[in-house]
Amino acid sequence: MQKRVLLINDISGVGKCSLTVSVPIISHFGVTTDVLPTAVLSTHTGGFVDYTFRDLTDDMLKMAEHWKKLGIQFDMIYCGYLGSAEQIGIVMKIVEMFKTEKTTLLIDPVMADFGQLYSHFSSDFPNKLKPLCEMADILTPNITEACLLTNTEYREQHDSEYIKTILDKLNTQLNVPLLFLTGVTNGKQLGTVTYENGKTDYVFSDYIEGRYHGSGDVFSSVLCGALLKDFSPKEAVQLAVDFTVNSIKRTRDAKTDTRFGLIFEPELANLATEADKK
Ligand code: PXL
Repeated sequence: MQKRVLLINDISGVGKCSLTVSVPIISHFGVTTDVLPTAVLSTHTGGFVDYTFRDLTDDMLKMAEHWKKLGIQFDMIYCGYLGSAEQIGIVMKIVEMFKTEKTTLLIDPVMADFGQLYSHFSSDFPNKLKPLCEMADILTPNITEACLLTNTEYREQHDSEYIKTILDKLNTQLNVPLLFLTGVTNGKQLGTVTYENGKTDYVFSDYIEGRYHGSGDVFSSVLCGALLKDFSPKEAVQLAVDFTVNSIKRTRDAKTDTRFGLIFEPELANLATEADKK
């Protein structure tokens, strides 16, 4: 039977990220993508001003209750950008409503990058997000988010000792079985560290200068699709790193305004080919 994922994330009308990235990417794995929008914005909040923001907190539980009545079941729940701190408790309720032993919960604790919280969030948001992160089977923080979740000093360069400290803290404080720490860099290379059963595994690629908005969402979406297609964590992370880096290279070469997101669409056919091999 076709797998089904519930995507809890925002719709940013312009500036590819969140649902406008996750739906096409995960669909290319042959997975049904159902969406629970947390907010509708004219653009994402990274580098744009005067954006509109429609908070959908009041609709979320009602939508989920309708699906429950319809008997909908999900193989995965993937939660990204939340529109308000109140939504954390609502998502926890929705997870309790739908999570069975065959449902994987992927939490991408989207709230910060490059050492700073995104503009919409207050400084107590990271602490409030912890109980939801504790429920996760898979957590995909970037370095900044991992530091905020573990009260660790943020650094721009990361040696293996620093990474181990963060991973150990995440492991003991949140107790998530599978962690993917993104945006790990030694200045020359950029990559992801996987942490499972106390073991770390690095996947690196060339470091590309610049801030590419939406790349975390692109990465987590590929990971989500690949894990649903029964790729191993190691295979899934390699696919996600390759897809994200290829999309970043296309965006760099096209010299577009990086706020508008990654040029990932030309890579989708290759992704579908890889997914079909499983
Ligand atoms: O890509 C992360 C993200 C998602 N959604 C919204 C954002 C951001 C990052 O800035 O503003 C609305």
